[in-house]
Amino acid sequence: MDGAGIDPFLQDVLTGLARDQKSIPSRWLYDARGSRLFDDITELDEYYPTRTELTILNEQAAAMADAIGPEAVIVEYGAGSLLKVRILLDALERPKAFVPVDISSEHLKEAAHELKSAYGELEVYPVAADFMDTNLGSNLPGGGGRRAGFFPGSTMGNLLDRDIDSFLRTTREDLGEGACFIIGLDQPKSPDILVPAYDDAKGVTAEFNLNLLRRINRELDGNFDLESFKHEARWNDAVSRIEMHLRSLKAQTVEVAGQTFKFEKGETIHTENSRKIALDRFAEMAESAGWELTRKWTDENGLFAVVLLEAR
Ligand code: AVI
Repeated sequence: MDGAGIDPFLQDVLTGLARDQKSIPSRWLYDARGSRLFDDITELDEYYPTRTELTILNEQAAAMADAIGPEAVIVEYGAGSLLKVRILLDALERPKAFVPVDISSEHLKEAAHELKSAYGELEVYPVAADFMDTNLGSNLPGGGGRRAGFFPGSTMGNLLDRDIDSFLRTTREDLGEGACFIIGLDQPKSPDILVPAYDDAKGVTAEFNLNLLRRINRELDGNFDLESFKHEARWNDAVSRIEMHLRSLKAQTVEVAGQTFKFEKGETIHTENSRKIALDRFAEMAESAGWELTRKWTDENGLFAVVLLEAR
């Protein structure tokens, strides 16, 4: 905390724990350990999204590159390890520049540096920012071919409707006339596949979820007893989403930053939504933000989709 005001993590936790349905925004799941646990999740047998999206990218990279055209400027939002974009860069004809946007500036610098040495001709301009709040506008390199946004991983499903709308509008403005946008979207499917994907047999997702309480204890002077909370993944059919919760196994009180919060036995903290947005619904959302969904690529079982939006 500094003179600029209350720490946003503390603010979200104190406000969220005071609600009737306790909830904490999912972005706080990703401290260093949480990010490592998420990487482990992507390799689990039950967690199909990452490997399915990689298969689609590998199989369809040429078609995507063809749709984007030569000398493109690629902007990746929430860039992370930059592994997926390499598949696209390898297929593109003389890509001109790459702008990875990620909140973690250290991680980003390293990954951008590695990418730069692997693709000698490519200009790389890392931007350390929250992908929800970019305003890259006139700072984007111009010239060359089209600007193309890249947002793989189905993170779209972790956002609320109003955040999706604002993200699609900001990126439409950032990328400008003639732009396109490649986006990964996990698809609705049977809870028999979805629930194990978010509640795996090895307990990695449980550890990922419980790590939030560990983080609160460490960073916000909390005293959560991790043994008395249990990870839960539920399919909420009415709104087509997996919800992650932490269920209190007993009646208890917990302190965070000197404030006390009561839990009934069985009460939960809602920690994440992972919405599975059907393509017709997503096309409507994109359209109202100035984009048209023009292409879609899926795997043979229709588990996951990668779509192309074009600026209208
Ligand atoms: C980052 N995001 C797309 C993941 C998802 O599938 O919604 C986060 C995740 N949460 C639990 N497992 C994976």
